[in-house]
Amino acid sequence: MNSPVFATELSTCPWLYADRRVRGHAANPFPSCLSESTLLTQFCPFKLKCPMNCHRLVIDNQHFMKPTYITMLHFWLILTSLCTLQLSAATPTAAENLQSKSSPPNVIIVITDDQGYGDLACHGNPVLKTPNLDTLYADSIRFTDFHVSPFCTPTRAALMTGRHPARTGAFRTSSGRSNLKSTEVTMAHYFEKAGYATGMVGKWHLGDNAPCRPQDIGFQDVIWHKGGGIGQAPDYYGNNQFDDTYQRHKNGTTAYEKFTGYATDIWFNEAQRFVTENKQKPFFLYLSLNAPHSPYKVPKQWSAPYKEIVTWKGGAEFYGMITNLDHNLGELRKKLNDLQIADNTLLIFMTDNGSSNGFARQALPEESYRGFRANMKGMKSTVFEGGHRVPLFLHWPAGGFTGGQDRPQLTAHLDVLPTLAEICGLTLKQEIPRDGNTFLPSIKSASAPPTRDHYITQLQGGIRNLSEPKPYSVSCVAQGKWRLIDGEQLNNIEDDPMQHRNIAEKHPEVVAELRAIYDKHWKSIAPQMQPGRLDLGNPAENPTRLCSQDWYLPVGNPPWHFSEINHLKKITGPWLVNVTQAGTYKFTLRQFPEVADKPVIAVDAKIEIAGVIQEAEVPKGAKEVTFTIELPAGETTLTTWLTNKKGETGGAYFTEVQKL
Ligand SMILES: [Ca+2]
Repeated sequence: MNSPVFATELSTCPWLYADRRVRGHAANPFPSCLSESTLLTQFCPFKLKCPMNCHRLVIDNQHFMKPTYITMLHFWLILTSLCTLQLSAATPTAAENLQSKSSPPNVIIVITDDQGYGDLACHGNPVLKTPNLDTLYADSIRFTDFHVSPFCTPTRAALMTGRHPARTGAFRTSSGRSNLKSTEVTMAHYFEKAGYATGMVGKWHLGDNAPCRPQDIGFQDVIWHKGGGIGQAPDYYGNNQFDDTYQRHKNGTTAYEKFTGYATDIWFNEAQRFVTENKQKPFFLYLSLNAPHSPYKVPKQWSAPYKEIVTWKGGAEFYGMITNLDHNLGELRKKLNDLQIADNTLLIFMTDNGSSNGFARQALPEESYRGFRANMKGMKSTVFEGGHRVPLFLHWPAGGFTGGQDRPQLTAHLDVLPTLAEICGLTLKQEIPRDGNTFLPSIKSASAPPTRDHYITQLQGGIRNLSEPKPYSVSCVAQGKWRLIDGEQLNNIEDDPMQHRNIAEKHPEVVAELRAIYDKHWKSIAPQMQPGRLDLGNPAENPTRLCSQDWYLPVGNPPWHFSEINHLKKITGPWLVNVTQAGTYKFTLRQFPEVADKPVIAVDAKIEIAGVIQEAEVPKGAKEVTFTIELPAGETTLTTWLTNKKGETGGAYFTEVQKL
């Protein structure tokens, strides 16, 4: 793309706000018929730098350009003439296109992992190269006030169900709180019911066992890794993003499959395969990348261009992962064009939370490049703006979703399912209340009234799950320009985008109003904040291979990574399970997955389930310990203990349960 884009870091400029929303800002001089970024990226023939010295630079995605100054009068003349041109244009609107469209579009949701709002060149990052995302940006309708949850699982739960994560069972990233309840109905179900072919590729993170796996909840064609990142404990043992083994589910069959190559390349290859195989019928593809989540690994060709300038730990690899996925996105779009299905495919791009590694968090020389936050405070796992405001691009040529137009209305991940339902003719179950509203009116017009008044997000239990979920703890209520943090700190993000100043005492009436909104919300979600359960004896997954990631600890995280399991962390906890049918069950206890082929380092083993306790000695060199237990059907807990000769006890981090 050759159109100039603006690198924005500071917010103090009173008349150029490329990064700040057009909505309602008193100082914004732009006519409402055009968004500023549309003007500047689509039409403006000048290379500009703000005369108010806001440090904004014009770049062309290849190199920095020398800024050119123009007069305020000159600029106004350009704006006025462009506005007139836009008003007189005869191109059909999104609404007109939608009304004339009879066949529902294919839908592809591309969601990246831990890529923040500032981790895109088209949002002003002056170092990162994302030419294909920039092109999509220039082709799309873009929501500039779109919010998700501050970390992985809750965003995915809200996206899939249109419901607050706290209701769904999947509101944390581990500890038995990342599994969707079996009562939840997902986007995939609705698309499947509407006659779509449904595919899922990549990271799921809403449950690794039945009934929570993607193939259990409506995806027909699945290729995925387990856990919250490649190489985490539930994932296939030994995976490291290169030449990995992933689970494929297709035509009703589930099996692991070894691949050659880099993870992101494989996900996109599979995406290309899926769209090719299903080009004749409507399809829904959920392309959920593990990149650029840690561990920050990418072939050197992608990280090398950043090595000299992005000098914080893992930064060059983080940026390299993004440039690699950007390249793959371009290849996928070429494939859609080659298949002649791009016109009626709704391509959505979003990310799942704020940046995890897009800026320096350790000391660097003062003159170093320190990353780009898009003028927001916070990052992943925080409830400041940078933790949960992320990109949302929608591109659908046949529906008129084109042209690089910004939409300032407040929207959230909760709203995506209702919006897709309206666009694609999905029939949502009315008996399951949703927390999202369609934002189709906002897609149609930047001046349409917002369909969402406020948005509430919360990191239930806080970082590392140090407490039970409680009201206001690590929460944000967003309404207009206001942000109420933890029920106490009030920020006006229009005047103070970095959220430095707590003005709660100055505006007690605003605090009271936002607290009232929050209190009503908490009263609604708190009774539903129960975990999803994992099935034993479900014919869809027998045996069930459980991992300590899902131990339901009251507080604290269970071992979810081999950095803890390799040291045989002395901790155990219960799995919350549902015995789907009465009968005889075989339990196989291990400290590592079977394929690791490692001995159990313990002398005694113990198991408890449904009130039954059994114990056994562990023979020296044994690689597993087995128990056989008769179980009634119903909900219960399963706990294991492995005790070494020093008397230290931990759990069987990997326990296999088979209905005989
Ligand atoms: Ca994430």
